[in-house]
Amino acid sequence: MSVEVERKFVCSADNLKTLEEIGVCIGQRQFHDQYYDTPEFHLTLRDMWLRKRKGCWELKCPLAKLDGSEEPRDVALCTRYKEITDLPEIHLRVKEVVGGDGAEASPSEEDESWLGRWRLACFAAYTTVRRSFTLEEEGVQVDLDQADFGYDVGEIEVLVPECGDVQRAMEKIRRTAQKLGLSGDERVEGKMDVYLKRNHPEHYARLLSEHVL
Ligand code: V4E
Repeated sequence: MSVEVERKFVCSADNLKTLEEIGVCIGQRQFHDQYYDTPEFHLTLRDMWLRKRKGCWELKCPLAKLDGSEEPRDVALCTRYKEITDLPEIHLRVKEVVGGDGAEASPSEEDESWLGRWRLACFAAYTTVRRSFTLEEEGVQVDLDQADFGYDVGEIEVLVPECGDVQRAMEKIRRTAQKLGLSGDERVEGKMDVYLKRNHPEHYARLLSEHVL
């Protein structure tokens, strides 16, 4: 399990020019994501994001937050999520929240009967074209995403091993943001914010009112 520390940004023409000067483009790829939840939003109301990408299941769970009052603004802009890709572990965590019947000890990727058993249905699906860059700053990746529903967003990302130094990762992100000339310190909407706002406004409103988004 690793922790993804990330800051989203709106990539202006100037930011892109700087990124192309100081970074190295390591490629472009396309992927389709399908996100699942119960009709009562058991997972997303807990800020847990279950998705299928390229045939594999992934679960993003939030890392405990620092005390918000003590967080500098640029640190507060970084999100921190555990990324779980081990299917038995995903089942255990999902089961804990949806309160379903027993999880199988060794579930297979092909058997998706657990979705119906736990009343999980796809609530969002979209395709992203992603261009990725690496920078001199060790371990930092910058992704420029274009979602097929007409929304572009950038992310500065550092992957940290489970017991790794999240604070150091946030420092790296702060330095990278400065180098790219990112000025704004407002929270930038992710693809899911925009997708839900347009397609499922009631789900979006619920997540806003519970301060998940
Ligand atoms: C964690 C999360 C969601 C799941 C999708 O996360 P995101 O990083 O936006 O997706 P993507 O496609 O970039 O995945 P990657 O390839 O980086 O793993 S949807 C909403 N959230 C929570 C969230 C939040 N509260 N605030 C911000 C700015 N982003 C996400």
